[in-house]
Amino acid sequence: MKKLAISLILVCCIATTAGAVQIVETFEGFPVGTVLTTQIPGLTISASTGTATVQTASSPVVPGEPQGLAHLPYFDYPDYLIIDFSPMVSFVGAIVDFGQVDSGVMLTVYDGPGGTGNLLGSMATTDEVFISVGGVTIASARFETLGEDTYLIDNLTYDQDTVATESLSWDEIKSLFR
Ligand SMILES: [Ca+2]
Ligand SMILES: [Ca+2]
Repeated sequence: MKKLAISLILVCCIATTAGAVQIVETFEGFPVGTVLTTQIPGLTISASTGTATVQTASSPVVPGEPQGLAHLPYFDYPDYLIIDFSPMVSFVGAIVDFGQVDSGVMLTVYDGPGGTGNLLGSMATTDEVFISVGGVTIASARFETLGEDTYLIDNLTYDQDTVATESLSWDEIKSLFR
């Protein structure tokens, strides 16, 4: 009986060892001009006005991988690019690839879909760098210009929790106690 209790605890521990897998979307797999909505599993992409469209950076941050996601048309405000995550994620980041730098670009994450609910964190940049927010339970992420920047986001990075599918047989569990 005691062994059974210990074994059950062990099974619980094994089940919770599932981790998060980091996914990086480079946008290289879509033809230029593609309007992204639900093509990427787990993501719903939208824009407050206009469209979220795959474009090519003239001077890309990632050599050889110039395609990123832009809000088109530029200068149509608010220029929110909104990404909903289902299931929710605990980390979101992207490279900001500027065409024109003005006041910078900000990433804000929320616990509700479509940029609703509680604001969980934000990060802004005026440099072509990777910005991210993590450590919270994120339902949506919003990118926006803080001025009149033109930009693409590239290497959109997020984590996706994995559920452990591996389980041990009773004999395997018993063998752990030998
Ligand atoms: Ca650039
Ligand atoms: Ca790219």
